[in-house]
Amino acid sequence: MTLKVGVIGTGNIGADHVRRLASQVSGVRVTAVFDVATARAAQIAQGVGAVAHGSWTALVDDPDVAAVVIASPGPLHAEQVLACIEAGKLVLCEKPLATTGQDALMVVAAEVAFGRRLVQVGFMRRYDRAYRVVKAAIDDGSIGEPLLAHMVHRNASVPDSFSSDMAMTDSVIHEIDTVRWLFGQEVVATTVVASRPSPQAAAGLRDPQLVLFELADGAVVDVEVFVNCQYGYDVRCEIVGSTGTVSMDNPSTNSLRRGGQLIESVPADWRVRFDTAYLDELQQWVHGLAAGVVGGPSAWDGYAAAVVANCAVQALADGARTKVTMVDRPSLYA
Ligand code: NAD
Ligand code: ISE
Repeated sequence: MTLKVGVIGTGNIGADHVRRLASQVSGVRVTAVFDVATARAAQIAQGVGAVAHGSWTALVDDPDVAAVVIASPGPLHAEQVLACIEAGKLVLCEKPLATTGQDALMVVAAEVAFGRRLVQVGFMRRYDRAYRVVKAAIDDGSIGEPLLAHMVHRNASVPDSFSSDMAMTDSVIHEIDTVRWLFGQEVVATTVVASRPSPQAAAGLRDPQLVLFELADGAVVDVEVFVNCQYGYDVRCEIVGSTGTVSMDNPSTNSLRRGGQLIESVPADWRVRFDTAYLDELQQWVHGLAAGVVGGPSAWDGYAAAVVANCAVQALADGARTKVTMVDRPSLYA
């Protein structure tokens, strides 16, 4: 059976998801799209034989849409996911599930009230092959007990609309989910320090920042987030265990040996670095739904990440170690 999908938001990643779903993922058809940029949405819809709706609510209500991919700006996600749950539609919501823990909790509560999982959150690193090697090395005991992690998240640049808070709610939110997934632990406290701003950062942007996460079992993780590093997209990590370490570098795409130097390229952006991860994420989502299974990162994972991101924003504002407070995990997400 073919899954009929509607896509809300056809900007950078939404357009990529439409293209992947239409041409690379099996068992699925894009039947509808919506974007407030109507001309672009109409063009994208025409390219894949989909309907361009006049509003996102019309897309959610469309009987020809069984599942919705949400790729609108983060602050809109919670309201759109809630409407999908109310309509009983399956959802793959790009990260973040919500920009506040309170909004994410409303999604969790609605899904719990619905009685079964409908929502997956687009934490695509869980599908990335290099991250999966790191996860396997932790899970099979290759490095002993995981104690520490060092992580780097650098973007070449961001638009002027990108705020200091977004360094946590939009960028480090990936590390928050990665850490929870790799260690199987919740984050219990955060400390954040900003360096003097890079001269390339827009006025008022705190960039770069250093984040410390303390986990429930006592492990500790540091993350550097630097969203104006200029030279490319650089996402790396090293997990330090009691008997060894496992690390993940950016896979270089080419190398050049010349004039006594070895020059390696760095991916330009997340599109290049995680291209296969997005594809695997979408294909596994579609395969799972065909088998009646909603797997992958859940609304609970989206909630936990949002709460920790909010806590990190607060920690920077207060200049103090800040404890994370979460509700108890509902049994739906056991
Ligand atoms: P973008 O600005 O390129 O695209 C967002 C689109 O949403 C725009 O086309 C905009 O016109 C549209 N939009 C605005 N208001 C809308 C509304 N009310 N309803 C529907 N659409 C509306 O942004 P982007 O980079 O594509 O990011 C979109 C989302 O995807 C964000 O949540 C972002 O965090 C996430 N994202 C995830 C990854 C990843 O690695 N998983 C990478 C990039 C972006
Ligand atoms: C963007 O929204 C993403 O999700 C990218 O993966 C991340 O690297 C970037 O910092 C975010 O803004």
